[in-house]
Amino acid sequence: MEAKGKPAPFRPRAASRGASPRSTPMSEAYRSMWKDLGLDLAAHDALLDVLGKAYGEVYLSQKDRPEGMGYFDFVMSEVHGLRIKELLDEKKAGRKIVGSYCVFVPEEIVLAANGTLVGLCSGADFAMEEVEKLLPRNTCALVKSSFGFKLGKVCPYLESADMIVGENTCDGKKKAYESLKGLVENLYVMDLPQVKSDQGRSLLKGEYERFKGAMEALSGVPVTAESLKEAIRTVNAKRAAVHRLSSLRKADPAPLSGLDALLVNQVFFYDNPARFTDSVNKICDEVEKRVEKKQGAFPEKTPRILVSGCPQAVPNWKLPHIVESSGAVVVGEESCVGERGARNLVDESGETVEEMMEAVAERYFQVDCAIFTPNPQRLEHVEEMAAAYKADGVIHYGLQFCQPYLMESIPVEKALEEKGIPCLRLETDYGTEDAGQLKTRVEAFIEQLR
Ligand code: BJ8
Repeated sequence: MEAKGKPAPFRPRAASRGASPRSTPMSEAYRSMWKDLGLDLAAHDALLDVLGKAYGEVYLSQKDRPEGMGYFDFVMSEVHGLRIKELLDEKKAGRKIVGSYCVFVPEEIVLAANGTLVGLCSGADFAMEEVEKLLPRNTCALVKSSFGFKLGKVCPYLESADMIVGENTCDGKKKAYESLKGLVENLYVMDLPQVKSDQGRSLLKGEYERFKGAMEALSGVPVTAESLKEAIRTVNAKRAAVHRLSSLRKADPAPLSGLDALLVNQVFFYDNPARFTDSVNKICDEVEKRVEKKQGAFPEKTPRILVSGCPQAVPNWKLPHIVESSGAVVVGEESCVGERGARNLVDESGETVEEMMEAVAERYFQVDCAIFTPNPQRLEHVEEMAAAYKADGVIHYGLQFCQPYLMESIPVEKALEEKGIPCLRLETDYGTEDAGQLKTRVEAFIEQLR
């Protein structure tokens, strides 16, 4: 079941391009909304200031962007404003808001039970002193960030959510949810398989059944064959639109920057699904024309990079910014905020709830997160992507202390090098202290690709 009555399109306003999220004309009207949600207004202002400044420097300074990116600029300028207001309006109308930290949480089931799923970004450091009272220092930046946004009281998505869904994936997340439980009102933890076996498949199916029950109990709305079918179509359409955009990035010259493509993949997690699909398809129409005219965001023969590894959540734009300000272009992301997360559609042929639940589980069971062991599918997928996107080299992006992806980065590098594809393994966090050092390494890598 999609939100009844598609919301009005976000209308990009000239003033919003280049404005910080806090300086939009509506922002004062949002302050009472943020206050009611329990946000720390001073800390939240500080966050929006930093976010707006970073967005201006990283995004709005880019040249030759497709016009359609104006929509995504607008979404970012209203990320804590208009979208939150929409979610609160949905709540008033009886829908439930569900926040998640992982692409294994099936949006289809949330939509079918009259809910709206939002990704809880976790892409920036916040309230680190407080965080390190609850988590060891050597916890990955993503997990620390999720705590920072809660402890710092700066995330209106978290505060709007009727239920937060965690999952037993890596050890960091699994154990962190034990502490998060005391901080949020309604935490639901999903048990996920770690092995791609028949037992693993059954576990996932069983967990999705349990989750369906939890969603139905939360919303009071049963999942029916009709609502699940509609939800599957809605989410498939959204994924098909990003597949279309990815496919256009195979062209040389690259028709849009990796930064812009990453932004689209990030907005995937919190925009209204139908509106997001329309906006991505619109940008694809424009990008198709750019490809025909050989109009690029970068000149032809610019070294092409595939980024592989940990998710890059909003506002983590560090790596593509470094790459693209060093003379290369990112042409694909083997990442949960990217192709690993959006790959594969749910089979739409099922007619009963059971058949469709089965199809949903089958689709998600193919996600090749590094928490699986062994995980040869991911390695194959990195190689396939490098070939499909005509990448000259692969940068493996690992967050410090992320054992699953850092461990896999070594076999990934070995396999790529055996195929003659240069690979650079990077390990970093959300801070800027290592930006200079990273840039030096990335520049040297790009030089090697020319
Ligand atoms: S399906 S990648 S979204 S778990 S970076 S918290 S793995 S220590 S995010 Fe992920 Fe789901 Fe897998 Fe995707 Fe742990 Fe690593 Fe931190 Fe990570």
